[in-house]
Order: sequence, then structure tokens, then C-alpha cells
Amino acid sequence: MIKPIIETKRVWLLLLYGLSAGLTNAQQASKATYLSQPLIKSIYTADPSAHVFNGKIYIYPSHDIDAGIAENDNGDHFAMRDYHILSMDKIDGPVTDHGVGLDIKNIPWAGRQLWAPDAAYKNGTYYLYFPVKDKNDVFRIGVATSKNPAGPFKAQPQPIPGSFSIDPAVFTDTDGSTYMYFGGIWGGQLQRWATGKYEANGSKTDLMHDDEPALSCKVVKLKGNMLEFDGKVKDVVIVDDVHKPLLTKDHNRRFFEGSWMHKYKGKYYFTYSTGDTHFLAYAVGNNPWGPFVYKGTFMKPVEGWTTHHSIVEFKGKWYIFYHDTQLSGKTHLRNIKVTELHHNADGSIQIIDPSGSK
Ligand code: FUB
Repeated sequence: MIKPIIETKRVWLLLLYGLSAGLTNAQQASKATYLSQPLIKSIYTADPSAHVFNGKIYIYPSHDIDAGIAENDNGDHFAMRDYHILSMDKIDGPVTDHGVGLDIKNIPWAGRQLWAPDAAYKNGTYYLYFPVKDKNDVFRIGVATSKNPAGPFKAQPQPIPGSFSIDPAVFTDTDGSTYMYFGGIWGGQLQRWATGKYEANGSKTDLMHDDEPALSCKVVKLKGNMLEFDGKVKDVVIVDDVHKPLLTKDHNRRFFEGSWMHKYKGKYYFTYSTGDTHFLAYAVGNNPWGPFVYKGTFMKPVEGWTTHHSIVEFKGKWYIFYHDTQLSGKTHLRNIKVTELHHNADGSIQIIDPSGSK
């Protein structure tokens, strides 16, 4: 993702609100209300990918730090250098920080910026998937392994062949097949791969063709070894209710970054962030490849620019893990949270307001 220096609509709305109410930033922050509280306060965390392993919840978040890098349109200020793995025996229970599970210095091919990871389990091994820029400043996706869900993880010597962009989300279907969803536009570089090879001087945002189909998230099957792609990377096509692909100009609905997949009552729920419009949205399909029919927003914007989530079932209830900037008030110093998520009888997802308003 990136945070544009002048992010028109939202910034102006916030400014107008602040001016009309006569409030300083600090006064506005103190008036904020929250649906949930940060899960951990000792470090900044974001992009929480939650999984249930051995009856416990393990969370694989980004570890936000202040690297002293000024905010820019490329997201350079998100300069994370390691991952801490967290666990909880129960929702609302204490959170254990298992310490550094993977450090950038132990990823031989990495350059900078360890962004949103995910994890999976197969045949006695845990796999940590992570996006990081290589030494040419191109995002690739790597994988690291461990016998323990809390790590430490050992990185493979090279990125996954054929991988690119950011935000891997790994989903194992009920038949045991595993898929990776990945990609993010703007700072996530997805638009630079539109021709199949990386265009270093490509667009900074999207493809700039407003009336054409939006760039798609990607999906690929993983081989049984969980270390390689099995076959071609395909587009995750999101269509509207008359089965037309969403367009580039449709910023309220099109995919931006931060995808996730969960299966509920035989349907495949593709969920994602709309980025510059700050929604979490969902689209439903009949198989892991799609197409997915856009159904709506299920979380209103959080405090902060980015919004990124995961959805997990634990002891018969569904939960969404997400982040905001409650602790710091700063875009790049985020904190993870959790709240319950409800599916309605018709399969729709109840909308969540992270400010707690009904
Ligand atoms: O944490 C860095 C980036 O911000 C993630 O990769 C995006 O999903 C956004 O949350």
C-alpha cells in the first residue's frame, strides 16, 4: 500500500470536520471511540493473519517500527524488519509474544520492508509466507519453515519462483488443496506486473484506465511441498450483480490489497481492502478460483489509512482480526484487534463499525 501525500477526499473531510468542530488533532483523538482494544501494547503490530493450530489461536502480524523514514507515496515508511508471532488460548485471554520468529537479516535475498505475512500447516511443518522487497527493490514472496507454529522460522534461500507483489493469504480447502491469494496495487507494485514482467517505470497507482476492469488480486495453487506454485497464477475476478467485472474507477468496491479467503456453508468468501476508500469488502464464489460476486462492505474504515484483516473460526464462532492506529495516531504504527464476525442466515456478513457505533 501507499499513503498519498494529498489523499483528497478523506483528508478534506477530516480537515473540514476538525475545523468546523474547532478541535485540535489531540482533542479529536481523545473523542474517538473503539469497538475493541489493542491486543498487545508492548510493540506495534498490524496486518494480523490468525489461524487455529493445536487448539490455540496463533497470530502472524507485521511488526511496525518507526525507522525514521518520512512518509511518501511509495510507502517507504513501512520499513519493518522482523516478525513477532503471537498466540492466545482464548479470545479475550492474555496474548503471548513469542519473540522474533523471522528477522530480515536471515533472509538471504531480502532488501527491505517485511510486509503482511501469513502462515499455513501441512504434514508436521508450519510455513510462514512473507512479502519483502528484494535487492532490486521489487516485492517478492518468500517462505520460511518451522516445526513450531511460534517459530523460529528458517527462510528458503530464494523467493518463491514466479512470485511478486505483496500480502500472501494462504487457504487450505476442505479437500486438502492449498491456494495462495496475493497482490496489492500502488506501493504493492501489482500494476507493474500487468504485462507479465516487471515494469520498473510503471504506474505508481493502478493502470490508469478508469473504464477498464480493475486490476485483480492473484490466486495460485501451491504444490504439496508448500514451497512452490503449482501451475499458473490466475486473476481473482470480482463481478457485480450483473456479472460485469468491477472497473478501475470503482474505488469503493474494487480490490486494492489485503485479501483473505474463508469458507462458510460451502461458499467461498473472498474478502479484501479497498485501500484508498478504506473499506473491507466481500465477494462470494462457488470455488476457490472465482469469479466472486461482490456483496458489499463488511467493515467501515478504521482509524488510520490502511485496513487489513483475517477471518477465523474458533470454538464455533467467527472472528475478524484487524488493526487501527489507536495507540500511536500514526499511519505506520498500528495495533491489532479482534472482534466477532456474524454471518446472517442468507449468507451475508453483518457490517462492523470499528468505532463501536450501532
Ligand atoms: O503493512 C504494510 C502494508 O500495509 C500491508 O502489506 C498492506 O496490506 C497494508 O496493511
